Amino acid sequence: MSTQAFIGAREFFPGIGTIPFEGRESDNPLAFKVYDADKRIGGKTMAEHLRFAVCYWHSFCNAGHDPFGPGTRHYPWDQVGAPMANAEAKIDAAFEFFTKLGVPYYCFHDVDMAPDADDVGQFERNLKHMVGLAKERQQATGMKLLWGTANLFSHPRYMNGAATNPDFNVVARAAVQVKAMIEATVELGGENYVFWGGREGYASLYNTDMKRELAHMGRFLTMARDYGRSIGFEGSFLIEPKPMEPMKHQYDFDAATSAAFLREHGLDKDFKLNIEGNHATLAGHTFEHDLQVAADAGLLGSIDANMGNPQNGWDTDQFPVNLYDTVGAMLVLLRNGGLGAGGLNFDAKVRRESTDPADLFLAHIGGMDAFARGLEVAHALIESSPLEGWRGERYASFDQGNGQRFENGELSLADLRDHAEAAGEPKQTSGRQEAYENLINRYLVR
Ligand code: XUL
Ligand code: CO
Repeated sequence: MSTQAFIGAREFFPGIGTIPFEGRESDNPLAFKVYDADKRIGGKTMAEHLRFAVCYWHSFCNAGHDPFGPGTRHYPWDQVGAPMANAEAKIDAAFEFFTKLGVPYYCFHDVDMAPDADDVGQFERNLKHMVGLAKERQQATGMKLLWGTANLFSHPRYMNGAATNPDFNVVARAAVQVKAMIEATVELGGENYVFWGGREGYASLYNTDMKRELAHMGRFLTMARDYGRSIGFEGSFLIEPKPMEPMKHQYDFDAATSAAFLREHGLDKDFKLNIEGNHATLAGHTFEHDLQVAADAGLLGSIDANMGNPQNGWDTDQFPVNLYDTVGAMLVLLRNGGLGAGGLNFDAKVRRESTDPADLFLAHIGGMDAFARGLEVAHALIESSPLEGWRGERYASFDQGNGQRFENGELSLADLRDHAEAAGEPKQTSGRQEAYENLINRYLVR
């Protein structure tokens, strides 16, 4: 990517230039301390491992509203004039930010970028116009689209669901947006296409035919897959698990539930999972748990990098700065051989009280440095610490003899009984969790 920042007709982040790497001794807040795009870790550069993406919605659309009050940030691109003029200013602000930050990818929903319209033809024209501008800016800067998606949760028509809505007319209306956004993703060379089922779930089981709704979701995703393949989309479709919020219960509850759904509907060859930190914790898991479940199922597609707040039970979408989380995530990723065509998308927002334009840079710099450090530590743990050896040794009894025969399916339950009688009472073996924890800390502080 060009190191030259893109600046449109007007500069939206004046006084902030391209963010440099300055190393750990730097006290410049607008510099990377750890993320050095070209630094090699193992066989790849940091940029190749991490494949960072900026999201359009939290960064350029969300002005900080919450259930108790309106937004607190005054975005200059929202104050140009008519909705289309604002959208055109916003796309310049977005590409200026992407290129000053120095990330290779971005992600967007249809209505983040283009003004929404109830009229189907008008909606499609609005999106086409903005996709044309995005394509020009991608060509000018080298920026790439990690994934596109359709917002099937904000408009009131989707209050009872999109693909799972009890009214067929709403299901069909959802197809307008999905068809248009798959086309946009193809037009922009997007590497993945995401489905987050924000309203695909229920508020009450009294009024819900869950079996029928899930069948409709399977049918809808199959149609989307077939349409995408018919127009030349070769990337992965991704489902993004989340257990609740906005719905009381969402059908794509977590990685395990979503993997089972994909297999049941024969979609697991074309679909993978987009795992988000704060969604995993809402489901009662850790971030790395859901990453590991997805990886073990061969379905780890991409990551929405954020974190929640342990005191809150809702989706706070904070920038990921917890190094234990990033080390844990990078251990899963490195053992998985990377993310393939996926990436680390910052589905995260600055706090409502963070109102300076520079805060958006600081937030991304912090998240990128945290993942870069997670990468360094996880790589060192795997390559030069006893971690992999210790874990392997715990299972050594399955590497030969009857343990190996058990794994290979060559023993019966009666064979196990006879083995137990011959082996005698098993000797106690410590799990040594504290030793593992101390090892992680030793590598983190080095
Ligand atoms: C919502 C969420 C979405 C998806 C895209 O919690 O994560 O932003 O990532 O629709
Ligand atoms: Co997300």
